Amino acid sequence: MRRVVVTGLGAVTPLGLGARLSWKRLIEGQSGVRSLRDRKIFDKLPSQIAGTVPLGLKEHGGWNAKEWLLPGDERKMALFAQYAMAASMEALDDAGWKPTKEKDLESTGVYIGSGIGSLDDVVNTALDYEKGGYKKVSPLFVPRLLINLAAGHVSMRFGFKGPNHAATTACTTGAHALGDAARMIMFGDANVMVAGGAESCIHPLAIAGFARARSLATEWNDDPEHASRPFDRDRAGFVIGEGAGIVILEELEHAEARGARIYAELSGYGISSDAYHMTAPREDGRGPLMAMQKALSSAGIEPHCVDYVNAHATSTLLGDASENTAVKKLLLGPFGQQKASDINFSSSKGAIGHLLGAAGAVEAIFTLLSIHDSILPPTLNLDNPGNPMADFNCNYVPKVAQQHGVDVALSNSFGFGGTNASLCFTSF
Ligand SMILES: *[C@@H]1O[C@H](CO)[C@@H](O)[C@H](O)[C@H]1NC(C)=O
Ligand SMILES: *[C@@H]1O[C@H](CO)[C@H](O)[C@H](O)[C@H]1NC(C)=O
Repeated sequence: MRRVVVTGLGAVTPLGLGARLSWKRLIEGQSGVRSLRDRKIFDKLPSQIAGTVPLGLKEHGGWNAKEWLLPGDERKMALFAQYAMAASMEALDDAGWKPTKEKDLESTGVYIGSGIGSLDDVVNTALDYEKGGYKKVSPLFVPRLLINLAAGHVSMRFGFKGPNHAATTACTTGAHALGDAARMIMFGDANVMVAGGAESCIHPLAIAGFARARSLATEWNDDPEHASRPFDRDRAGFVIGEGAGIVILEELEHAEARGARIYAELSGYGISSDAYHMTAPREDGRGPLMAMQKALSSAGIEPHCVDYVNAHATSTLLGDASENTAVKKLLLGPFGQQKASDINFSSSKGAIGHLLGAAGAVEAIFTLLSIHDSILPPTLNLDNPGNPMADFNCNYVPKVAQQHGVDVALSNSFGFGGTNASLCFTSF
C-alpha cells in the first residue's frame, strides 16, 4: 500500500495570512472574530459578527489580492478561489515542490472544495438580471460561480495535469478533500496532491439563512471575541468564518527521494453518515463515532494511542454535546484512557469561528502543527465546560495552550446532511 505524508502547509484565516502565523496567533490565544457593524448591509441581521480575513499587506499578515494574483485574475476568480490560490502558493512553497518536468506535472493533482462558493456572484447577478436583463449577465459569471474552479485555477497557474477535483459536502468539505486526495495518491492517480478547502460567503443571505436554521450565535454582537465558545455551558451557536486551508499530500517514497520535510503521515480516514436529519446531529453521536472508528482502523491504531482530538465542535448546544459523547465512547474504557480528563480534545473554532467548507482543511493544518510542535492548541472562551456539566469532563485545553507530545491525532469534521469525516495523522 502506498503511504501518504504531508509536506507543505498554507492557510488564509481570520487570524491572518499564512499557516504559521495563524498557528502562532491561535497558540497565543488571539481571536479572529470581529464585528460586522461597520458594514451597513449586515445591520438588520440577528448575527453581526464573523471570522473575517484581515485586510492589509502580506508582511503584516493581511490579505491583499494583488500580492497573490496575476493581472486580470481578480475579475476571473471569486474570493473563495482567490484565498485557495494564496494558500496553495504558500503550501507549494513550504513543500519546496516546483516541478517543471512534464512527468512531474502530470503526476501532480489538485483537489480543492468549497461548501457554498460565491453567494455574492449569485445575488449580484440575479439583481442585475432583474434590472437590466440578459445583457447584464457577465460572461465570467459561471466560471466565478463554479466550485471546482478553485482547483481549476490552481492547476492552470502551475501546470499540474494530474487529477483536478472538488468536493462540496457542507462543513465536511475540507476533510473530505484531504481524505479523498490521499486515496488518489494511494491508488496511483498522482504522487503529489494540492488538497484542501476554501470558503468566503460572509454575506447577508448566508447569515440570514444560518440564523433562520437557528445555527448562529446571536447574543454576542457587542462582544464578538467571546461569541464562539465550544464546549462552554453558555455556547449558543456558531460564528461564520472565511478562509482557506491547503496541504501538500505526497507519496512517502516520492517525498523521501527529494528530501522533503515531512510534517506527519495521513494514516487514516473514516467517513460515515448519520442517516438521521438535515441539520441536527444524533444525540448518541453514532455518526461521528463511526467516522473516528473507521479512521483509526484504517490507520491500524488503537484508541489508547490517540494523544489529541481536534474537534469539529462549532459552539452549538447539540453538536458539541454529540461529538463529546462520541469522543468519550471512543477513547474511554478498556481499550482507551482510564479517565475522561486524560482525553485531550480542543476546538480551534473558539478563535476563528466556523470556516464551513474550509474548516476541515484549516483544522487539519492545526492538528498537523500540534504534532510537529508538540503543543495542544487552546479552546478559547471556555469558562465553564458543560451543559450538561457532568458530561463535559475531558481536557478541552481551556483558553491556554498546553505543551504535550502528540504522536497520534484525529481531526473531525461534520456537515449538514449528516455527513461525518475523521482524519488520522501520525508523527513520522
Ligand atoms: C493530555 O495532555 C496532558 C498535558 O496537558 C498530558 O499530561 C496527558 O498525558 C495527555 N493525555 C494523552 C492521552 O496524551
Ligand atoms: C454528522 O454530520 C452531521 C452534520 O452536522 C450531522 O448533522 C451531525 O452533526 C454529525 N454528527 C454529529 C452527531 O455531530
